[in-house]
Amino acid sequence: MKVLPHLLALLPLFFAASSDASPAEARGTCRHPIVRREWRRLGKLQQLDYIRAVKCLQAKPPLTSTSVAPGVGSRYDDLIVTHVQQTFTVHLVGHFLPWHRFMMAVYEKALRNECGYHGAQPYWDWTLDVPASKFLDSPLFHPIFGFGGNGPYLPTPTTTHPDYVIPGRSGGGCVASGPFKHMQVRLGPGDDLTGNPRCLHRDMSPYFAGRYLGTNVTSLVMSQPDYGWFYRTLDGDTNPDRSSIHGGGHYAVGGNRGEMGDLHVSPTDPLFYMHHTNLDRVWWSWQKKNLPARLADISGPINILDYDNLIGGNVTLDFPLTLGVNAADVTIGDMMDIRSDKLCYVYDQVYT
Ligand SMILES: *[C@@H]1O[C@H](CO)[C@@H](O)[C@H](O)[C@H]1NC(C)=O
Ligand SMILES: *[C@@H]1O[C@H](CO)[C@@H](O)[C@H](O)[C@H]1NC(C)=O
Ligand SMILES: [Cu+2]
Repeated sequence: MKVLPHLLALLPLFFAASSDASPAEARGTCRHPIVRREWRRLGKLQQLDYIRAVKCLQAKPPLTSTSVAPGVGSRYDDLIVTHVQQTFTVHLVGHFLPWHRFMMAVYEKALRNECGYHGAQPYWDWTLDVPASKFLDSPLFHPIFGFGGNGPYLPTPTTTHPDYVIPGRSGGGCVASGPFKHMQVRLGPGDDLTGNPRCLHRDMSPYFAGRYLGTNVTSLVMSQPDYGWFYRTLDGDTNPDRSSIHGGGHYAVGGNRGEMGDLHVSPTDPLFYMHHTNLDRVWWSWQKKNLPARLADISGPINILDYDNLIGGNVTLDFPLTLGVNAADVTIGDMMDIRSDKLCYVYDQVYT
């Protein structure tokens, strides 16, 4: 009888520390932000409903004109097209994280508004799937309550990085199980938008996951003092061998032959959205460590890899972001607070 009141007293503290779902924190018209949860914390019916909604988007007609992208075949492909078109203007730049935050939110809205999905976009906390020995057993790769797993091993590591073999790559063929076993992939490889009908490929590397997706790397990213270094530490180097958590997720799933490892058409793999939503969660976790200062902290080059500002300057809050036909344009400033009117979501848990 003495223990119970103590436990009850601790309860609000626990929730305050582990969740930012309090509607009281919301501003403007965002009164009830939707709550993004880790995939394995969804119920089985929610998991199936999410997969259903993704397949629904893959069956809807595209908004993109075939004169722009002859290979476009579905509403799902619309975001792939815009990602391909902007590959060298939204990666390795300061607005990499705001642009992908925008992309995740627009995908989430499409699933909800066009395909009747009631939940929030889930995320993949890959720190739960390392060390390497655990990786292939991730619940994310489950054939029914997940996204399916690897492709069968193909020896020649061609396609996305012919010059660099991802160490530990173990697949390369068509995804052999799960809801995307028969997925019709059309766009790519690379920047080819003419349409190349094929299967979804995965070329998983547990070794790569073990090296980049553990809590040690995420902690290093989280410990950076300002946005510029935070972003660069999260993104790593262009050489896959000096990756960080961004490249880690891409190459651990895509290897050399999988779409996830393709700089242009990586959004082909539905796991792209699970991975990038977790990267967004890392950014929000970092912002939350010092609100409100970090709601305004943005920097990094406008131009690709121009960290020394030799070509142009840094991005600022009024810098414009576009997703083409998929949404009305926004600015970086619109993307800084996930609880704002234009975004209106929170995470069930953050990294500390
Ligand atoms: C994190 O741990 C992995 C696995 O032990 C290791 O390969 C990697 O080098 C570590 N990275 C950092 C930045 O500590
Ligand atoms: C651009 O941003 C970087 C950090 O990302 C910072 O070190 C540098 O001073 C900034 N450059 C200018 C001209 O403000
Ligand atoms: Cu991208």
